Amino acid sequence: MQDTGLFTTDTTGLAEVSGPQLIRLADGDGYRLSITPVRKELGGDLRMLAYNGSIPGPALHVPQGAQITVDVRNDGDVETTVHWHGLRLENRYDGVPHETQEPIPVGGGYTCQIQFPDAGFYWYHPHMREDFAQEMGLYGTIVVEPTDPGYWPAVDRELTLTLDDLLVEDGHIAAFSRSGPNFTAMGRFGNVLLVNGETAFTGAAAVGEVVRLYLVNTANTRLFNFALSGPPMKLIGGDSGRYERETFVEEILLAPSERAVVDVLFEDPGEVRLEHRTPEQTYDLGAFTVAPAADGRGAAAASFATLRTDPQLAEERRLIEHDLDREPDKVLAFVSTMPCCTARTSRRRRPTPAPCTPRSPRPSRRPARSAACDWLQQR
Ligand SMILES: [Cu+2]
Repeated sequence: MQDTGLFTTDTTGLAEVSGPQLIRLADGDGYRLSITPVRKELGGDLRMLAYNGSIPGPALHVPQGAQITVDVRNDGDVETTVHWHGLRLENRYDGVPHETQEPIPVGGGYTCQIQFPDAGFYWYHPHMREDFAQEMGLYGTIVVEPTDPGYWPAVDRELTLTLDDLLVEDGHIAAFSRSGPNFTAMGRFGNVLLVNGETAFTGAAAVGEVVRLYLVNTANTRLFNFALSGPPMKLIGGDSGRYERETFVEEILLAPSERAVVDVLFEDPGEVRLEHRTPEQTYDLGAFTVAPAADGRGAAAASFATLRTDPQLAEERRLIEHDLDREPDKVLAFVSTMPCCTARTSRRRRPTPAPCTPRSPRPSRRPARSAACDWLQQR
């Protein structure tokens, strides 16, 4: 057969993809994570990649302070590493290819020690050819359950939702080049939107129930503006655990890789749509079906209206408050030039000064244009 230079889209002999399993791990446990090609029926017979046969991969739940050993086995289509996004762990296990570990070749394996010192919501994905391998389905979630039982508000149950998109053309995922990224940097926009790997999420809830949603944007490029049609949402945490102040929100804007932790009180029976809202259009992502409940509101619903403040974070912010208004000790400027864009970086096209102008309305003694700004303008 003629070599096209593209990754194969052949599905012959591949196992059907499954849905993610919830895996509870304890301190000292070992876990095996295998990467294999799978097939998925979605506008065609698609060849994808999966951790342990599912897209998304297993949803790991671990107690705060635990350490586990993960044996990664790579039987996928490309060499890989596993990056544990957001976790504070030993650098050598964080999946940085060629710097802290060698790539895991196809047919090879790697053993890593993963630590979970902080409560919150994290995820894992490849740090090699993310444009291809992550788009193909290599992503999974991690919930680190807090030691302090009062860390999060009361809730009836929890649910993890991955938000993603996929470019499907002529019954295949639009092919990627084997030799290197053939779409901009980390990836591309898709034409199919996915929640937990499916085009139409279906979930069940009951009136009076409070459900915690752990949301992560696993798309390579697309921002998601997540919303629900009706019930109130309380934003309680993000990339680094809980927020200093909880807030009620109408929508949650998530950049690629970003996470949000939000509690939802289902107040009325019927359908609650999951939506991705843009200025031009609202995309439907699926729905919860909310059943009437005979026994009324529980303890979680009773405390839902309360907006809590984290005293520890409030104190930490107070301690650095004086730094916000003072002159910086040093001004550093970083300039990055992409090979593709060198020709356009002429003296006539100077970097836009907009980011150098303070956007905060608070009074500041800083000059409107910093030394870094001036330096950039001279390039
Ligand atoms: Cu990451």
